[in-house]
Amino acid sequence: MKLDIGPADACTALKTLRNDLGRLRMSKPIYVTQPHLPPLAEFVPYLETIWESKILTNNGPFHKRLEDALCHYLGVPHLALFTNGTIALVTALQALRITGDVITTPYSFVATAHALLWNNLQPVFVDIDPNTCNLDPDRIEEAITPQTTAILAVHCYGNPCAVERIQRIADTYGLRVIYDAAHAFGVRYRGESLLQHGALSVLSFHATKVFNTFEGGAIVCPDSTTKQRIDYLKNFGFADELTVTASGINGKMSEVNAAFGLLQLDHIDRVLARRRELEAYYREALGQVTGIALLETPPNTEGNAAYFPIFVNDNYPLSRDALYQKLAEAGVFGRRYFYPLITTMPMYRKLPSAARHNLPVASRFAEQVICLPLYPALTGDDQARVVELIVGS
Ligand code: T4K
Repeated sequence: MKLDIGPADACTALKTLRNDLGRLRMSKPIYVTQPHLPPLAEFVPYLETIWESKILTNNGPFHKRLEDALCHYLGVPHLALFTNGTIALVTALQALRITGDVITTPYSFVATAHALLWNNLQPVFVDIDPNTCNLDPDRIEEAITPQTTAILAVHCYGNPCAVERIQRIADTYGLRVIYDAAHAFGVRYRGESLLQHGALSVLSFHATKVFNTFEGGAIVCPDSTTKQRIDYLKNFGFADELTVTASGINGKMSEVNAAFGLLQLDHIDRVLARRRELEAYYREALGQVTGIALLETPPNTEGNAAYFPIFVNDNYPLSRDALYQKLAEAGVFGRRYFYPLITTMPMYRKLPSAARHNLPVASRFAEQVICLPLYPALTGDDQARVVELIVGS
């Protein structure tokens, strides 16, 4: 078909098309994260194997292979897979038979504190260090009482806690240390896996995490005896067909999730490299914006660029919520991780340690934070769009 239009009309049509494409690009929503998914065709052979064997769960072959592969990749001695990070946290506290009061952070996802309540443990909230967003080691000792038995700390945004200082305090007072390492997949500290610190570390493999198995999680532990106890606990307490050793739960990861994890491991180095690239660009582009503060990566740390939090100060032209709204209106959906603070929620706010005056830093940060979009498929153009909105306020 021959179009009978002159050069001027063609030029106008082209301009309209270009504008429409521009609008389409601008209106495509950008979320805080998007899971990395390998090409579907690569997953089909794994599914065929499962269909063939009919082993769907209960410590099947993919489950065993993923545990071994993750120990090797992460550089940790033992690891037990779970259905999700929250059940892994609940089980970690059971595995160590923690009782009484547990020191923890208010600045985390609510699952951290909920895991304590599910074990009838009393959270004792301690403020965070403004340089890391993690438990402030200078504030821990004053919160210890004869009822304190453990410290549940979070490597927030994947940044290492003050692991040496926390361990020294724990050793002095005879406390156990458990790390909620939901954000810390692949993080290395002083040349070794960060997950080696503490009595146990708990990972999340949720869809929104650096390494995902759709849903999933794991406990990293130092020895085979603890690993065996955890394995019993996540399988109703069964030690064998006839022996039930504890009131365990069903926390087992399925074969489909485990197989998917194995495939994800083939891609993880590229995923981490792309995340670090995006993080470096944000740092460069936003490092000098008046009123916007960034978190430094702590020394001796090889991070995983799990999140990119910015903190909106009073000298920025907009309030945090106004900037959040401006971004959302432009189709950029950051998230205020972690707002509201856990300690403002109904099940925690009456605890003496939940009082705002006890948690000035966490309270302030919760009101300043926005986590910006960061995921491997984020394009350079999308990222520039996010930056433009922040710089141009
Ligand atoms: N400890 C800490 C420190 C944690 O951060 C978490 C979980 C846990 C423990 C517990 O681990 P799990 O039991 O979850 O394994 C998300 C996640 O649900 C949660 O796993 C995560 N922390 C928390 C920080 O963030 P939401 O409510 O913000 O997620 P949602 O559904 O709003 O997702 C955020 C964005 O991600 C969406 O806007 C779009 C995108 N998305 C999300 C999902 C679920 C996708 O593109 N695909 C998806 O499937 O809580």
